[in-house]
Amino acid sequence: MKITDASVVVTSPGRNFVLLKVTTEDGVVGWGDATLNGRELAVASYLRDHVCPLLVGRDATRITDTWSYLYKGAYWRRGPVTMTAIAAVDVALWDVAGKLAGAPVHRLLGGAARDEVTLYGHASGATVEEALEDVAAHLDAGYRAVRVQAAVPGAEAGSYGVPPADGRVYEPASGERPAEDRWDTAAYLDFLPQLMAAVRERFGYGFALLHDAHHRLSPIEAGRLGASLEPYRLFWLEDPTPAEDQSAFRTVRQHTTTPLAVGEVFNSIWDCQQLITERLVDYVRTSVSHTGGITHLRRVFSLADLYGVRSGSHGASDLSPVSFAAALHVDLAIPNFGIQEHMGHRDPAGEVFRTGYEVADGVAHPGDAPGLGVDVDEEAAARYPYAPRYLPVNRLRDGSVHDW
Ligand code: KDG
Ligand code: MG
Repeated sequence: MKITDASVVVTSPGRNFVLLKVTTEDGVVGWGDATLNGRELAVASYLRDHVCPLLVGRDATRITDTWSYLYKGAYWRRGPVTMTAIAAVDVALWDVAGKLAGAPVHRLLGGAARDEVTLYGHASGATVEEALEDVAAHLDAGYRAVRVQAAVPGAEAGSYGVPPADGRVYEPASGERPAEDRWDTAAYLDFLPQLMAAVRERFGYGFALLHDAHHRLSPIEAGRLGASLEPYRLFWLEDPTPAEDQSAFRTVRQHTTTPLAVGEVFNSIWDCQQLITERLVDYVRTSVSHTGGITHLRRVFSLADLYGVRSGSHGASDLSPVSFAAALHVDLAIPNFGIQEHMGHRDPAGEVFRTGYEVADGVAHPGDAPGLGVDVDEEAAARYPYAPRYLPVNRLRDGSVHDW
């Protein structure tokens, strides 16, 4: 089954997405997500200029061979741009494989290992009270797991995960240059246990409580934070320290029993080999679209399974509905699923993406349509041209650039 065409769609229905469309000689179409937030056009060019021409004429059903051909064959391995491009090809080929078999991708991955995929939603607010109202809204909507973020009082701006005044979802601002945030670690370390205490006091312990520190702490600060959060029994503390330093997690682990999660910036199994094999984290949160697609993500989660580490799939809204669907198929099929992030997509994304997955009452199912179950309306996509958008740059009070 030869690939006859491979093309890239860049579209911005509310936020930028880069998609790969693969077409076979029988007219079967597969979609992959190549979105790398803030660096979208680099992946679009990598695909258009270097990968699409190589795909034409290849057998669409040889997914593992194509993965190795693109990974080993380029000589230059790993990195977010390369691995996002390979992921887009891989996911598109799994979509084709499902459509050829007349089966949902999860069935090709071994079938459903559970009935539904547990989601966690994002509650946040500019004040503790606002965050508590948002937690209440999530619990009312049926979520059994909620990530809670709130603005740190006294910090001039930048608290990660707090939405701008005009909406409930945190989005990067449009413009030629990133915005700049300010960050105060000491104020955050004092504030966060108060926020978590307020959540447990108001809503009790009958749901999973999560928090994302977004790589902003040193190992010893993270250890102290984890210890101070122990009474509130978090499901996880996410990204406590910059993710590229695997051995830093030893220090965090030595100081706290709060479960740890990391991985949304990983792009290969080599980024988490030590974390997994030394059991330094409880959840590996790699995403299907930044970690080489379904083929490579399964390797990561299989290694994790050997060491009792569970999955925690990244599902921010900068991962398109194609990625979210792919993640749900993996979530449903693997033995060591932990939890799936759910941020959702705002309109007009619904004009571009026709999704078959079901999301309700804090759980999801990828659906049983052949392939991934997501279609892209290319005419609608063309109505929303790319516009630059960047995640903020983060600075400390003294002006030094800090981890965002
Ligand atoms: O592009 C970066 C976002 O995906 C990230 O900031 C969101 O931390 C995030 C999360 O946990 O969803
Ligand atoms: Mg995160």
